[in-house]
Amino acid sequence: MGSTISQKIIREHLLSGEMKPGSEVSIRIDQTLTQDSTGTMAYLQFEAIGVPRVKTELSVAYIDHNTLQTGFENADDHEYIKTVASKYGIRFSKPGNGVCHQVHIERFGVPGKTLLGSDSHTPTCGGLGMLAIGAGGLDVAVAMGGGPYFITMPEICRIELSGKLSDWVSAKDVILEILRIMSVKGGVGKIIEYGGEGVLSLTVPERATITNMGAELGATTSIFPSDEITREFLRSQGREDDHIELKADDDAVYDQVIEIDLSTIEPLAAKPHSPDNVEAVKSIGKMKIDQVCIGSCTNSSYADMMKTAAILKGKTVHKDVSLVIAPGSKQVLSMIAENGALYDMIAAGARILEAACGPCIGMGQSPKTDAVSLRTNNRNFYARSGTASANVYLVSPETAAYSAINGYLSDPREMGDCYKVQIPEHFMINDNLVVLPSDGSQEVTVVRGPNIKQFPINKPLENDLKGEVLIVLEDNITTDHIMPSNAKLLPFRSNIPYLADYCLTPCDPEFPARAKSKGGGIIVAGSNYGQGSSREHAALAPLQLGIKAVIAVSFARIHMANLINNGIIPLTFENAEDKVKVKQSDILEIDNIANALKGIGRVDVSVRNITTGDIYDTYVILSERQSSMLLAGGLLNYTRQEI
Ligand code: MIC
Ligand code: SF4
Repeated sequence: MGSTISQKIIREHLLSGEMKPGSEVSIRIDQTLTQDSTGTMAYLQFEAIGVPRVKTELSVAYIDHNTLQTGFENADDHEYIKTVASKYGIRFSKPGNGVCHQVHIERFGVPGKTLLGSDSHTPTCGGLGMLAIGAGGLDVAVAMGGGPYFITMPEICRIELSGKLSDWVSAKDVILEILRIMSVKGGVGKIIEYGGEGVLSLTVPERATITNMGAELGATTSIFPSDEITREFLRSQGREDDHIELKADDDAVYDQVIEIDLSTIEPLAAKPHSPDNVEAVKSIGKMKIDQVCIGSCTNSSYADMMKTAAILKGKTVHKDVSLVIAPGSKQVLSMIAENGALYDMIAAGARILEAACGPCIGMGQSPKTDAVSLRTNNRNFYARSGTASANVYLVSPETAAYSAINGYLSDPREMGDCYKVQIPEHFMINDNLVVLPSDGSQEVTVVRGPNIKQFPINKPLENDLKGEVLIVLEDNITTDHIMPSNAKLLPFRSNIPYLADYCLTPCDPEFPARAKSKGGGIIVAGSNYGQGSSREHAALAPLQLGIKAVIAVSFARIHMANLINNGIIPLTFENAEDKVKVKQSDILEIDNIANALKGIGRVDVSVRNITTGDIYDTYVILSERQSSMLLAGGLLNYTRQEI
């Protein structure tokens, strides 16, 4: 039986386990990336592990999220990351160099290699045929120290693409179509592999838009083959030597196959407040808009910017619309500055932002009250824009730019003749914003500003667990609900005690105070709890507040790993209906939990509701390592024990 693309890469990197869907495997990580909003924590944890220098082939620390610098906090974090990177052998991508995923695919990603990134959109490099996975900072810290990365061996879902995209229909519309079909839970426990003749009509940046937003499917990662188009892309980046051919065997077997004819896709939009709430632009109709943001790691490539500029050229942005554009990298920005496309944007009235995440994570450009904002980002979770009453629609750059001129949501196909981007043979290569680390011969002092505070470390698990239900949550609670991120909070990513006061406040502003007054307790939630970001702050802030366990109908992959990494027990309801029976303030008790969690595989845990007398059957599926981590009170304690 032949192998799929990801099975080939996993086999080549396999350190332990059997490649059988559902069982735990560990793999060797070739490259890591961090960004600043998860990076401070990842490096503090890396330092706590105590390894003198990274053991990966390449590790890069990007500064792209917290670039507003409204106070000293962000700048202090940048200095910490710069110095820690230099000391431990990590390249430092300075603020201004661009969004981590865009820069990584341009300058560092290599087909067939593994990449672990402390950001959920790390699968962007899957567009190059790389096995690129998002994880919590602690997992990335362990990988930097040469430790294995553990995952549950995913099922492989093949998306068979045929046909070609119609004029003005974009790669963004492809992934929105897939989200419409599969939903934000549809990729959980799966790797999405693309194949079929339709792949041949997609460029690497288009493929990267699709793998990037595969994160919204809940998938472990997404990957395209590495073919002649990949070689061309790498050649244009002066890196042809990095190319290898990588494709699935003809007789590879898949757990699921979905067929999509690219020619049938039309311009789509994800409506508030979920990336899978997808409808055709045409059928939503000519909705008045207030703001348009073009950029983010999903849609900020050279081609995306050139299409945007071509649509704006000679036009004026509608008087009631604020259009902001954030090119994805210094390379993209330099190239559009040189060829005049930037002029076309500015002349049309666009506000140009630096090459960074910016509005995507609420770092500036929060829209006005009740605004309709069209964005080319990948997430439109409630309140993520920084304005809770705003309605964010996710669209392609083509739809966004054309709508910005009209003042209402518009189908770009109305523009008639389609602009075709000429991809240059050679991209502008100037890596002068990537600082190389010290060679280890000289002592580097790591600089820690006053904003960098000790993060909480759990204690070994006690045998009986009793706690009050502090909150009962709905389905699809995102990490933006659990640990909101915006211009006011992002500067405190290295200050968990401060952040904890905002934990779950979009769901209930009283939650942090209640958790503190009760001395901690238990969270009860619906399905897909913790979807979205890789931020382990969504586990660390609850830990700071004394949360001992989360009982949910189901969990998102990265968040579940982050909970276990921090010694918070994630229990799944055996019967989803039991969730409805639990009320806030009920007291729950689990006897003998530490003994039970010594078990491996599926561990059944019975939870007694002392208030109502009900018993709930719950379970957790644990590998030996995860069991040891929970008993030790988290990965850090466990790793120290192991070392
Ligand atoms: C996001 O898009 O939500 C982020 C901000 O990039 C996060 C990382 C973070 O919370 O810092 C992610 O995707 O993992
Ligand atoms: Fe940055 Fe947005 Fe991409 Fe996250 S999704 S890495 S915030 S651009």
